[in-house]
Amino acid sequence: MDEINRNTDIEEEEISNDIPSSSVGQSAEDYSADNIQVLEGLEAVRKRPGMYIGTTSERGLHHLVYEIVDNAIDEALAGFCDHIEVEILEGDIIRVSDNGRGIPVGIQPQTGKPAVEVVYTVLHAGGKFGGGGYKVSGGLHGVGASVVNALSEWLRVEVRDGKEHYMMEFKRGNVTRPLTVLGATDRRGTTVTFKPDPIMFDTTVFNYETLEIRLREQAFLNAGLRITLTDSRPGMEQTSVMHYEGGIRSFVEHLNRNKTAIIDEPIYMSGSRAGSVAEVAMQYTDGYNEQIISFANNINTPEGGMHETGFKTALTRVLNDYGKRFNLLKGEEKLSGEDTREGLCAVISVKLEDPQFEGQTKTKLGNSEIRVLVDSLLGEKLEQFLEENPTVAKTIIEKCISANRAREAARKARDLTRRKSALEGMRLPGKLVDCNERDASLTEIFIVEGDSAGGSAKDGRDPKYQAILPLWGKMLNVEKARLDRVYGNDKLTPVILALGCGIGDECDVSALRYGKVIIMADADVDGSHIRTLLLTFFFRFMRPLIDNGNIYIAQPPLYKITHGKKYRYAYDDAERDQILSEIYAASPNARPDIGRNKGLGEMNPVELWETTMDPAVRVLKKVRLEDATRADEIFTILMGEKVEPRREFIEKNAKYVVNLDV
Ligand code: 28G
Repeated sequence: MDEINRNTDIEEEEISNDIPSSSVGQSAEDYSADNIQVLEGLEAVRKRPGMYIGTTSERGLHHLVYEIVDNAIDEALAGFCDHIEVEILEGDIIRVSDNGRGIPVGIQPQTGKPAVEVVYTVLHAGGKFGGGGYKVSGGLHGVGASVVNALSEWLRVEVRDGKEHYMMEFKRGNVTRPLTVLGATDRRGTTVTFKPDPIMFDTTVFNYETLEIRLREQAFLNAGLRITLTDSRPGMEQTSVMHYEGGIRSFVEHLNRNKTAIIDEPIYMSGSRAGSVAEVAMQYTDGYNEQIISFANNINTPEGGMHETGFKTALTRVLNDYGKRFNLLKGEEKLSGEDTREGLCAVISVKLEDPQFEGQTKTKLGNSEIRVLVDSLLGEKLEQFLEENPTVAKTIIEKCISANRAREAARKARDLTRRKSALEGMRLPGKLVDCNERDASLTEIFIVEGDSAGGSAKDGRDPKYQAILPLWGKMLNVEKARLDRVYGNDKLTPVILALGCGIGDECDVSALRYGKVIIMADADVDGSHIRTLLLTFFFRFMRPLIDNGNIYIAQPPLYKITHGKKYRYAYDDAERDQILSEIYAASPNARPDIGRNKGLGEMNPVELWETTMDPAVRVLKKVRLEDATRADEIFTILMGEKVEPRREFIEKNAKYVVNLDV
């Protein structure tokens, strides 16, 4: 922390807007002509921001930070930087600093401009750098700094090269201050400060936790790199220092921090071949779900791919071989892939020359040579590890055997459920209020907690394409449940039957009976409890629905604002303020009534329709894998065996969970 502070906090010279200083390259007047060209490039970004950052939602906003940080990480990978500091300043301005070589400031012969200017004004500038290696970090599909610049109200880049302190500034991608020398310095590094353009984003308010999760991941993936995150917004001050000498071993320990591990420390394996590098860290817990997180060139690959396939194949083969060889597996007993991954937490990180990203969200690694590499690397190293650590090996194989037996039991329970439903002729749960339409792509199902909310939803819905499933019964602790228990549970069985897509291995999106599965719960503690349960259930047992984007969360309004005979609903505080200001602007002595949200159960059918169910006005939040992962984590904390994390969580979130009875 101290070193990077010297880089950023103690300035030899203040930056002001009218420092008399020498310009490098061109004078300010020369810029008008060049601007036209620059504009054409970056104007495309401002015209269609989604094309460059995927989305202009909160997520896109945070991508801006990752993109800048990724450039600093590339400098760290090149071996010239070991500190990166990220700060959220008052007004949601971001400042990122590194202690690398500094972006080159010399004039490029092709353009006649300083390299740093080219990096910040030309689309796709950057690409391969860092000593001939591969550009490894992720971000905006590698498009880089110029996109961030184009989408910033203003941006300032400072470079220190051990001699001079340079600065240049931009507004919405256009140079407003050409490269300028501010003074002398003996330090090195790059500092980028920017304010995302509110015109371009739905919100420009940064979420500390979102940045922290992503930056921590990068700190794990780059062992030894120190990343600090500081929130300097008034009233929100906090700092995290992320620095892990253990790399992905520390990542696995972190992922398992709320769980009970059954082997003392993560098993770590690494190796390289033909310019590609693979490393794996893995540790078993006493839980039932698997958590495999993979990366290619430091880019998260939630859709998996060849590295995950290679890992899974090798794991199944090696554990079966070992089990047979040492007589831990008897006779015909054979472990399935799933058996070997129950309770497993693994992080796989590969680095390769030319990664091919495939799949729906371009987050699946397609290079087949990597499957072979990970498979053979793991085959050898894991076999060797098991032979050298027979006690650990025995623990692992026994865990897999118990998973194998549970799977058998689950199959029987499932067959029983099927036979029962066939016998009783109840393919669909009794409380389901179905819709008329049969084409799943046109239909939606609302899963609603409580009979009164269910009643309003039933009367308020459009019966043509909207189905309602009220939930009742006792909450199942999914944390402790394997498939067999889920099948028998009175709260979850109706969900499984209504959706029709099956669970676990058999979950098949094409059999899903409704295109949208919408969780509708109150905005209070109990509502958040049921949301967490359902998300965890979908995450663990119907993951393909999350990957395929079928799961949604309904957002009931937070306020009803009544003024005279008219009323309007607001879905967040900003919208409430907007509506109020409109009302006051229209009549200065207005006295609107601001009603705090009612529970869903207290809304009448018409209210429920016009606020939460009508596609023309409602707000639906599509559940992303990250949301489900977070819900799963919260669930583990709340339902798991470890007392300490639960106490911490409840203390930290006291205002949300006071009534939660777990
Ligand atoms: C703090 C926020 C984000 C960066 C560097 C360092 C170099 C660099 C960055 O080069 C590619 C190659 C030469 C023009 C490379 C410095 C080689 C020698 C660098 C950052 C294009 C860019 N000396 N540090 N880019 N050059 N940090 N931090 O962005 O020809 S970007």
